This record gives sequence, structure tokens and C-alpha cells, in this order.
Amino acid sequence: MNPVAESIKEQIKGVRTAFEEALASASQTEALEEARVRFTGKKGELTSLLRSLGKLSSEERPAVGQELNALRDEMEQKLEARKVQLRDAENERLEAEERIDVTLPPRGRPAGAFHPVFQTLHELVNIMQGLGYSVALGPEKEEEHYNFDCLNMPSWHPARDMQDTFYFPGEGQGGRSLLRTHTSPVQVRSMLKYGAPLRIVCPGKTYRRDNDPTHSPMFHQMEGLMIDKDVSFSVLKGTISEMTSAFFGRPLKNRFRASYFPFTEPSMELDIECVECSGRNPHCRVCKGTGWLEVGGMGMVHPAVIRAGGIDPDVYNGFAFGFGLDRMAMLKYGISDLRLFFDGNVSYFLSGRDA
Ligand code: 2NM
Repeated sequence: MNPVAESIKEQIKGVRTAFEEALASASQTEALEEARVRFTGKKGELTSLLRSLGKLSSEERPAVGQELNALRDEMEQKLEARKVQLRDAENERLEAEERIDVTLPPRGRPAGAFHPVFQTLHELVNIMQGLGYSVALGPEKEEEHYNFDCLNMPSWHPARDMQDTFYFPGEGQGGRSLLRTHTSPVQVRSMLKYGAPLRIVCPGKTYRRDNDPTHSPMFHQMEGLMIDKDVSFSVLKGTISEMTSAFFGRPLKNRFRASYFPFTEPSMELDIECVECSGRNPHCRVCKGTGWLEVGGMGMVHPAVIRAGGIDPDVYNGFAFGFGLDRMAMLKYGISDLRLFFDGNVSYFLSGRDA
């Protein structure tokens, strides 16, 4: 064998040894990649040996060439095997490191909390229970009859337009089925079920075809109903003032404004003193400088509604009111965007008040 072939054979041995060492000591994928480039890369040691084949005679060339090719295949296989080995080890390490023991008790802040709207719902219900009211619940999928007909809202009434109400397809027995647009149908059902006298609050989810920054197609209401003999409007005003003061934790000025609802006569809307500025900031972002916040509606129940509830309106009368729980929660907890209530990101609520 000529000295050139001899030298190449020696170099192949050296490269093989160096490769084995590099492979064994590569404990990270980065080191492995370095080894790949160093040995089998375009400017790698194996490639330069392949180039030196030109110096060999045509008799010697095939055998050495085959040896080099075999070595390259072997290197590539070993690199790949080592890569898989390292990746598996890394995955095992990460799994062990990041394993969460779900049976451990929570550390730091409590792991759960009521949604602000449901916290509000519970607070208002508790206040009303303190005033002698019971809670009545009913179906969210309602019938046109209870949602509209019984509430003095004949079929031509604007609130019955398709754009306001989610109707189910097809015909039901008592007209069409719909998603209740208020919790009033629960009050009609309660009058029919329990008769008079009656003091109930009906909290829950309600639905309207509305979707913009201040309206959600699903929202929450709490309505109240008192039916008895000789119920006066002043009892309604006193009840409502008591409720809002207890809810906000301080006596707030009330303003009752004449309004209209088909199910009450007379009807009023309630404004409370601005919880943010009490009317002292003409640039207040909460009351827009008006000093007042509209929070609910109410009135003396229309005789037609009392009759629809199976109660004699010549013997009994009463009042009803309705509040939006989402708006109440925003005002009490300083949340400026309604959409946050229906967003999955809870970090906002854990961090406290709005910026
Ligand atoms: C409101 C405003 C005024 C109301 C009326 C009734 C019922 F069923 F008794 F007739 N429930 N709730 C009512 C009255 C609701 O919400 C703004």
C-alpha cells in the first residue's frame, strides 16, 4: 500500500475515534448538532477525507471510498439514535420537573371565587330575604304566554319583535318557545302557584338580541314582586332605598323618574347618586357628569297582570321592580367593561379594581 493510502486509512481511524468520543460526550442536543457539523457537514472531517480520494490510484480508490461511505452511514445512524436518546431524556426530565400534584392543597390566595355577577346576585338576594322575600326560580326557555301575554304585552308590542327576542324554531302549545327576555314570567308562574299574599325575588339569566360594548345577549336580572292588600307606592320606594343602600354599604340619594312599562302603572325608573363622584365631578367617567346612575325600573303591578296571575285585582294590589345585576356588579366593583364578565381570563378579577 502506498503512503498516501496508508495515511488516509490512519486518518479514517482517527476520525472514527474522535467521532465516538464526541458522540459519547454530547449530553445536550446543541453539542450533538456541533458534532454533526464537525464530522458529516459540508466542511466536515469526513467530507475532506472523501475529497482526498482523488490522490489515490484507481485500484485503491473503491475500497477506501466504500469504507468512507460506510462510515458516513454509520455516523448518521449513530447521530440520529443519540438524538432520540437525548430528546427522550430531556422529556423525562421536564415531565418530572413540571409534574403538578393535583392532590396538594392550594397555596397563597384562594384557588376559587364567585363570579362578580353571582356575588352581586347573592348579596341582593340576602338583603331581600332580610326584608321577608323568598326566592323563586323558573325556566330560561319560556313560552310566549308567560313571557309576554300574561305581562300585558299583546302581540303588536314592539318588545315582541324578532330583533329583541330569541325564538326557538317551530310552534309550542302556548304559542312559540323563546329564551326569556326578563325574569317576570317567573313571577307570573309564582302568582299562579302560590296565590296572594306574595313576596318574592326572581334572580337569573335573561336573553335579548343585543350585542355591543354595553349589552350582552345573555345578562342577569333580579326582579321583585310584592302582592298584598293596600300596598302603597311609598312602601315600594322605601323597599328600593333600603335595598340600594344595603347593597352599596351607605345611604345613597334616590331619584324616581316617571317612566313606562306595559306591566306596571304607574311606572318609575330609579336613579341613584353616582357611586364614584356623588355628583361632584363634571367629568366623571361613571355618571358622565350627570351625577346620577340609572339602576332599575319599577311600578305598581298592572291589574291585568295580577288577573293573569290568578289573583283578584279588586282585592289585591302590589308592586314589582327589576334590576340589572351586571350593571350593579360593575358599579359596586368598579368594572368599566361589561365584556370582561363573559371573558375566560380570570386574572383581571383576581388582581382587584379596574385601572
Ligand atoms: C321591571 C320594571 C317594572 C316587573 C313586573 C313584574 C310582574 F311580573 F310582576 F309583573 N315583574 N317585574 C317589572 C316592573 C320589572 O324591570 C325593569
